[in-house]
Amino acid sequence: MAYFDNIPTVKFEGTGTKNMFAFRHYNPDEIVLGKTMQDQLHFALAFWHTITMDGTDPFGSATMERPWDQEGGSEMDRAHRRVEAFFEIAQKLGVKYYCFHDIDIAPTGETLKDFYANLDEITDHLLEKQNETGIKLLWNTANMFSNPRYMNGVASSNRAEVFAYGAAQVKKGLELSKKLGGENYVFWGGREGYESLLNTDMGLEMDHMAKFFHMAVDYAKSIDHLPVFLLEPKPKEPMKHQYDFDAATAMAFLEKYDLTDYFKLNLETNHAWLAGHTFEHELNTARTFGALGSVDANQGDYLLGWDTDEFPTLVIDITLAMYQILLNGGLNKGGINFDAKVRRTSFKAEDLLLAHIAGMDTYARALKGAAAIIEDKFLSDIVDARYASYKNTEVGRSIENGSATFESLAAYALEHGEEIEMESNHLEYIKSVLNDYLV
Ligand code: XLS
Ligand code: NI
Ligand code: NI
Repeated sequence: MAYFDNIPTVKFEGTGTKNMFAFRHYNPDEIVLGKTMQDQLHFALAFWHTITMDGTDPFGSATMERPWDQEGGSEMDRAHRRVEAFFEIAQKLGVKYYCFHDIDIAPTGETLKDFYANLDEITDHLLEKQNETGIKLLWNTANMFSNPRYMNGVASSNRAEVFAYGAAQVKKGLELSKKLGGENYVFWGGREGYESLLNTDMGLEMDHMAKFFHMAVDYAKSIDHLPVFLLEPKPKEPMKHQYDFDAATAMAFLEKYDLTDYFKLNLETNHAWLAGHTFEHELNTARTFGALGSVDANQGDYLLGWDTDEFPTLVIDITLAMYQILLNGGLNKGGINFDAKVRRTSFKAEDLLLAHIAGMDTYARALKGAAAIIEDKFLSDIVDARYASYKNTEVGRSIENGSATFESLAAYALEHGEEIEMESNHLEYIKSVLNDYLV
């Protein structure tokens, strides 16, 4: 079975090329800051947006041409064809990692038992493809937001029976992670939040979520497979108030419930924007807490207020994000997963390739730009100079080394307070030079 025979493997051809199916910036073997681009970027393909989306929106029906979905047979036949098509796309692009929700890969059947059996069969197929291609599982997760039972959340549900059902899903997910050698395991709490405080016990719900996560850690240890657990913050949508609103909120939760040894964050561009932050703010926050785990790459629309999950093409935003990732020393076991979908008007199967090429090229441009910013110390020099008073003055050193007290500082201010001369930060100049670094 091959769905993309007419398209050759995508290669780097540079900006001069007229070939749509070529990289213009992503050159996997090119060395940037001492590592190949491929190693710096660890791209991953998302099963859901790539293979199962049909273009349905609240106003209209499916538009996508997806031959693997249109060949008939049973749901399991279709699921197997989807695996084939998915790995074909990953190979054409040279992407080495992938991610999935349990319900993306296998039909849920009538009962949980059916679902387990379907997952076992499809993951045999996935494992075969992994071995054949060398492609690895970046992370898997459980879809615990689509089924009506999850209308009030999972671990934060008012119903203990629903909590139990979710646990059964994650238990299986961890077993599959072990089978497939998953590096990370993601929790995106789409419905972990509340609609109204009038009937909600927020403290109890958060305690329950923490219990759920601790049980996941315990089970992972018991089966001798401990992936990096990743919380994926998002402020809202589908829930009105989501408990892991943003990176800072998620960190407060992880700290409160003593989960920081096992959990890091999976940060998504569009979620940052929904929280009223830039993506680099979220990355920087996670980095500051030592918890930058992985990235869901996409972007929103400046004019729309929801999770449009577009492929990333905004070079300035992604360059500043890459800068944070490089300052973090990379993503370690994490990667850059395209949690992005083609627009409903880009309905050809080949658009899946073109969209990923666009995203990968954008990240490659961002990597080159951010690397130059680091090599030139463009921003770090500015930042160092801005805080220089903590190194260059007696009073600054006393604050840094902990010897200062309010008494000593007040004595200083009484004597020298009127001598302070603030300097302009020339921010417009900095922004203008930054533009020179955009590749
Ligand atoms: C939805 C989320 C979701 C997670 C995985 O907004 O981004 O796709 O990445 O459940
Ligand atoms: Ni999202
Ligand atoms: Ni995501």
